[in-house]
Amino acid sequence: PAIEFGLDAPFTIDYHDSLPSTNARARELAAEDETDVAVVANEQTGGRGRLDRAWRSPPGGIWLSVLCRPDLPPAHAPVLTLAAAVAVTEIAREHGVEAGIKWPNDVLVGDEETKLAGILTEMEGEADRVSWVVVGIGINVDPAGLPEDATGLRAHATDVDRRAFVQDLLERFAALRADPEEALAAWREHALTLGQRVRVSTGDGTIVGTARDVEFPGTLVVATDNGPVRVHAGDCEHLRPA
Ligand code: BTX
Repeated sequence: PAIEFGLDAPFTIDYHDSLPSTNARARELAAEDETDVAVVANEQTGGRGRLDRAWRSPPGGIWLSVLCRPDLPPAHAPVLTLAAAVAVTEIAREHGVEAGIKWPNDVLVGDEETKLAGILTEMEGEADRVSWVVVGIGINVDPAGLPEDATGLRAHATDVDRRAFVQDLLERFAALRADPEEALAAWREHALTLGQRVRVSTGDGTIVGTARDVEFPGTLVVATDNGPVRVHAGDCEHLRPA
């Protein structure tokens, strides 16, 4: 069933039963000068992850992209990804789901590290200011039809109303977006990665060490045998203790 939306979210809702990708739709709206729109779809037929990976988006999930035009340089935009991960984690926890964040943007549940949600941020702009940012958020709801290492909200919580979840999520995201320090502090609080042995793959190579901190706007600090290394983007794997 379609999600019914009230009008009291801090973003205008652009709802579709089915879209190739809510991020693609939000980028179209960006070209039309729209702002503060949340594109929501019941199903995506061509959902995307980072590095053009596919994102499975069966009907009944929460597939959402927020279009905004913050007064930020592009280099600071990762703080919005962190804010989105925090918002998803906190609203999931309010539903009793033991969610936590793996750097930079995966929301996982429990020790098994099953993936509940992912975030894909895209942007365009000049060196000193973005012209738009699209924060795409995919949250699994029903556990059926997902990859093996994935989970859905309904595997851990019985009472999940998608409309209310999206409403709360957008309000929390709007509040965190306005307060990057708070977003960073909350990220540290919900982090599963800090203190762990990690292997991080970046475009330039692989870094192995212990994750020590995350710094503004989302940089991971890894203690390695050769001293601290700061990683701006990459894929992070938690290494099990030997
Ligand atoms: P990512 O690159 O970190 O993760 C993508 C990987 O996650 C895939 O290669 C696959 O292994 C796995 N995967 C695919 N589908 C799922 C799923 N439903 N649940 C768990 N794991 C999965 C993460 O990228 C960013 C995902 C953003 C998705 C949102 S949905 C709304 C918006 N529109 C859009 O096209 N993308 C974003």
